[in-house]
Amino acid sequence: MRLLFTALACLISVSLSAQGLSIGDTYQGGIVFYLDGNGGGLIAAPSDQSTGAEWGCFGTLISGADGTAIGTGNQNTIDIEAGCTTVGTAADICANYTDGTYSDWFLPSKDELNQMWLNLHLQGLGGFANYGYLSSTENGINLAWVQGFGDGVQSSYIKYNANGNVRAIRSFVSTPGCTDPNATNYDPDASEDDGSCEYLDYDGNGDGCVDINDMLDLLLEYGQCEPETQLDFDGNGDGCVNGEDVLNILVEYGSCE
Ligand SMILES: [Ca+2]
Ligand SMILES: [Ca+2]
Ligand SMILES: [Ca+2]
Repeated sequence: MRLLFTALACLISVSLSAQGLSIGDTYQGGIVFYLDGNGGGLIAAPSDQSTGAEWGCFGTLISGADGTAIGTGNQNTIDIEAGCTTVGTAADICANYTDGTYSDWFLPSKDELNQMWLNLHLQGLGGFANYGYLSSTENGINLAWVQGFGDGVQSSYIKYNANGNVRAIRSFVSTPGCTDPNATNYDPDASEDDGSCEYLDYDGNGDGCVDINDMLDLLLEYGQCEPETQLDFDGNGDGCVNGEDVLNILVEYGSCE
């Protein structure tokens, strides 16, 4: 009968369709604010790195740092660091930021910044102020692009102004694995579910515990008396699926992982 139990355990393990990451999820040092559709995306630091930064190097045209698109902020930041030696610029702050685990942060490009405004700030996420956030996109010799987080308008920022807000971001690539925290093989680093999640036997509701709630569900669905039939879950083989059988299951399989 134990064999029967084991064989049937999968019947009542809920097949949760575990998902990958969503916008607003906490992941790898910050908050996910952009998904590229291939399991990768962008993460914003959980709070501002500065509320009074200059863009830097007024009067100097930086070689590069002109990317506006999603995916260009990292190279822009590298370009600014290479072409402007001023310490404490918005890009410099991001390049030197670490949350203790990740140190590959950068200043978002013009379009990346807009995604952060759209997907986080407008949804009430991310703890942004209604002030101007600096992008890593240069706009000529004296200007760079800034976005007002109050009205969402992107405009020019004079490079020597020292009142820009700075929010560092980082990117991540697809990391397949089990993304359901209730699974026994949950991988907190996985960004995309690969269908590998495993659950406890008899954890019918998939909450990571085999307990009385699962047994009540089991009784509701399978509880009956049919002395002439070999019933699923009739562990003691007395022709009934009842309290005695689920108690035996709990004794043998009850656990929380
Ligand atoms: Ca440039
Ligand atoms: Ca359960
Ligand atoms: Ca029984």
